[in-house]
Amino acid sequence: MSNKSKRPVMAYAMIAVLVLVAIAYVARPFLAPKTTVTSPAQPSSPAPNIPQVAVPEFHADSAYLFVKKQVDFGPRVPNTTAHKKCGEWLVKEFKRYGFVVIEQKVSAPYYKGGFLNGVNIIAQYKPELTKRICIAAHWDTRNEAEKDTKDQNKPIDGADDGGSGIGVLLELARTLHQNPVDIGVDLICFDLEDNGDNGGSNDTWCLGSQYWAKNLHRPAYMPYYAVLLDLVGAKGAKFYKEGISMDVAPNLVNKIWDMANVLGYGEYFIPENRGGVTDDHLFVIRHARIPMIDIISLPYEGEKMFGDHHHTHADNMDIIDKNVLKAVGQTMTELIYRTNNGVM
Ligand code: 1BN
Ligand code: ZN
Repeated sequence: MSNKSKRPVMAYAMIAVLVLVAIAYVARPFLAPKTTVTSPAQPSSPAPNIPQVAVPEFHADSAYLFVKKQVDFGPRVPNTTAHKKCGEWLVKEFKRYGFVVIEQKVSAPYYKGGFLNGVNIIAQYKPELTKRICIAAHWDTRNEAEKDTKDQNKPIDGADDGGSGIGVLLELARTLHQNPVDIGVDLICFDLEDNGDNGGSNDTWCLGSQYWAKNLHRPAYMPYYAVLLDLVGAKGAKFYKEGISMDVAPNLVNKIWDMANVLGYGEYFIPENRGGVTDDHLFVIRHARIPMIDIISLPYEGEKMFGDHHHTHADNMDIIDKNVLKAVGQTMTELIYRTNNGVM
């Protein structure tokens, strides 16, 4: 074949190659393999000083079902059958995911008289390891709806207040079971948090965490990080930097809010300071000297700071927003897997 007849063939070949390259470029996002790397989201150009770490996906659908399952037991009010049955189920679930569970019984005086009987459920992932992260939430629910306009003396479902934090913990347990790490993780379900005296003494609240902080499940327990989750599932949630958390562990708070914002959850994690609130972390700090921070939705300031549904019958499954569970759960997943990789 002469050079003359070769030229058009080569030109066609080059055009074909160029067309194929162009198609491959356009189709790139659809051809990319499915990955579990979520850190940080859409890393087209990685943020400076934020090393890439493979982090599993937090499944909000699953967390939602864990919230629903709790609500289906009925209000988890201490001294009731629903409370007992839900506690047994929680223990079984954590064991199913390979956790070593301690059931710490608590009986504490109720401010209206008598005693509240409960159990702190301490689910330990790899209890033999020294470097540990502690993530806690309360699992009991309130026996009255004092902020509602009707049925004030009936217990609330506590889908958000009680259910949401525990839903996130259970999904974290499932995630750890499927994606092992080389650090310890303690998922602590505090009991007897939510039946205190509204407008009365702070010490009537958080009875389970008060007991745990004075009777640690292991001597001199001091996790690398300690985080409390409360009211982490409702529509319109806003997480500000809570005052007590900023006093005891500002670096951890700032890291978590920075991370959440890099992940694309800036709608929920607002990098602004708010005042301190009475919650389980206060007693953990006071009695165990563990610098625990609180991720708690405080959408407003003043009397309604916890949101319109707080301690009303509107705190039911209808208030739960999977996007909020996802934002909190994925941020906690990020915390665990980045700590495991030594980049937190
Ligand atoms: C948070 C959610 N709390 C109760 N439900 C803690 C609290 C304690 C809130 C005392 C107000 C007063
Ligand atoms: Zn409450």
